[in-house]
Amino acid sequence: MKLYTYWRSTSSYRLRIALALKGIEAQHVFVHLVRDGGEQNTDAYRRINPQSRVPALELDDGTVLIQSPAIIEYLEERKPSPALLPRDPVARAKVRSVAAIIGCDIHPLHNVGALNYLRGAFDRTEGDIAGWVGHWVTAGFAAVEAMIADEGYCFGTEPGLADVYLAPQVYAARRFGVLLHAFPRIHRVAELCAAHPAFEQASPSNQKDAE
Ligand SMILES: N[C@@H](CCC(=O)N[C@@H](CS)C(=O)NCC(=O)O)C(=O)O
Repeated sequence: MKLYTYWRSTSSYRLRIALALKGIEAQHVFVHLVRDGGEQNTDAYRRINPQSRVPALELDDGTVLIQSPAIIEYLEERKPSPALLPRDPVARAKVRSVAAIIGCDIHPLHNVGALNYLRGAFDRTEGDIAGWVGHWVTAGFAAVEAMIADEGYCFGTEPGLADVYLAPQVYAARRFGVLLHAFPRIHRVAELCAAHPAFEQASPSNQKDAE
């Protein structure tokens, strides 16, 4: 298996955590998202992922899967244990709701491509960008904070799908200078995740392409 990844990419980070939690090894292929206009925008990489984004997972038969939610669900189906989702349908829906807030309603608004478009097409300053990111992260985190548990990980004593999404989003929030003091539950979960070996192995600073 090959994982196309970039150390600081939050969606790659998500997938790295899911792989590590499930004990699945993948050879890392580094795609530099910033240098020389971004390696994701080369013809060679577009042949791997027509959307020009990371992550992508190439299976041993050459099949390439894209989009971290789809890939993580694939991993869950192929290797159900340890489970990232609870068995109860309502509990599963709640976990997926938190994942969707982060994956659909926060992360796309600060993806490198979206921010570069704001900078270029709308002539926005770095101050504007920071305000934009802070606004959307804070709004999304307020909802997540209200939905997750008072103790332990997001939904229990073992890390699951919501934690797989939340830890990288906290990393991104800190990188953009978003203040998290209003979110004690999120802060607690982030601390727990940081101490977990799978999250540590997947963390940006532990990647071979980290700068
Ligand atoms: N929904 C996608 C998002 C993928 C995504 O936006 N990846 C970012 C890095 S976190 C990327 O490759 N951006 C490159 C670009 O926008 O040019 C997923 O979860 O896989």
